[in-house]
Amino acid sequence: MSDLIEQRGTGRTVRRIATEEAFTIPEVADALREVSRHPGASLDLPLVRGIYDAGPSGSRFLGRLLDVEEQRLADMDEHGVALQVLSLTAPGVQMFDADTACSLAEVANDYLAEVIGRHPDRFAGLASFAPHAPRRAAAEMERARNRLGLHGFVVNSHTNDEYLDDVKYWPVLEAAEALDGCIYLHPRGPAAGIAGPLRDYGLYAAMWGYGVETATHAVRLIASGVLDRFPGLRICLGHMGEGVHFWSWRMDFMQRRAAAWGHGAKLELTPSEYFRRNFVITTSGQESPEALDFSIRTLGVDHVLWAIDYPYQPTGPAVAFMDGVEVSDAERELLYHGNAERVFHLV
Ligand code: VNL
Ligand code: MN
Repeated sequence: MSDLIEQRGTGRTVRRIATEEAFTIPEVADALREVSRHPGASLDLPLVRGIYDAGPSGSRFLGRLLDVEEQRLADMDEHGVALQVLSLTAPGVQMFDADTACSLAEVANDYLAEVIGRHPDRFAGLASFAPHAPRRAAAEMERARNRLGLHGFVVNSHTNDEYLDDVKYWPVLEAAEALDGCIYLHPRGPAAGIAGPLRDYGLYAAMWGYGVETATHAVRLIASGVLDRFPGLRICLGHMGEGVHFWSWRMDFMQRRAAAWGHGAKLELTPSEYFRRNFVITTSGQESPEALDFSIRTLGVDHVLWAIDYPYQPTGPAVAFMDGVEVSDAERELLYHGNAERVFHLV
């Protein structure tokens, strides 16, 4: 059994659950290919063109995004990954018009439920929704959790350059809270308003721009006061929390000062208190032992989940990283599966 594969060299076994694992379906791939053929300034376009319209040579990632049950399962078996929590890859349905986005989210969620039905011990899934149709999104979130049995939600940061703290998106936040579904706030290319200086030097994507975009989104959720309105909302950030908690001390200090000077929203908690109450983070694509140690020390080990970022990151090093970090056995169990089981309702 793959979930009983021995943790390298220790004689112990561990159940490895990977929590930010990307897939796509032909319908979404075709729609993204269509989008990619239109000119535009969106910083998602270079990646979308590269993956979905790569020409006869094909893209490095498309085959592995479309596959769930062959190459992916083999890769999981080879590296002792028990289960992948799947999510429709960025930018998800958020580049499409609202009607198309709603339909494709439904198709993707149905597909996810079928795959999980065939392999309930190997896959779980986060439901997609179209934020730009907030009421239909909330209805789809309800269907995905209660009828399809999906395990949470994924959103790829901004939608048409807007963020979820905006009152028009509150139905989405309300649904997530009511359904006890954690929203995985996944990166996409930076919104128009912050795109300018991220266009050069390849900064727009995973090297820097994704983190700037997604961290900004998370900080907006904190600083807007929306978490006082939805105190039970849970958000998951990848890439070691997109660095947000590195700023805890300064955010707390400056938010307190701003409040005293009459700027910004009145908040019930400090920014770092919201971060610990409402957020968890994963290790996707950020295999730094020092960053993990800092995260465990400042957030608590129960706030950190393991992830690979398959197929964008290789599985072997992600496993070697988490097998090798200096934590207690009990902590490694939480990082590898206990926290994921709690946050994404996997047991
Ligand atoms: C990349 C990494 C792209 C992780 C992703 O989604 C992602 C990348 C489009 O390195 O291009 O989730
Ligand atoms: Mn990812």
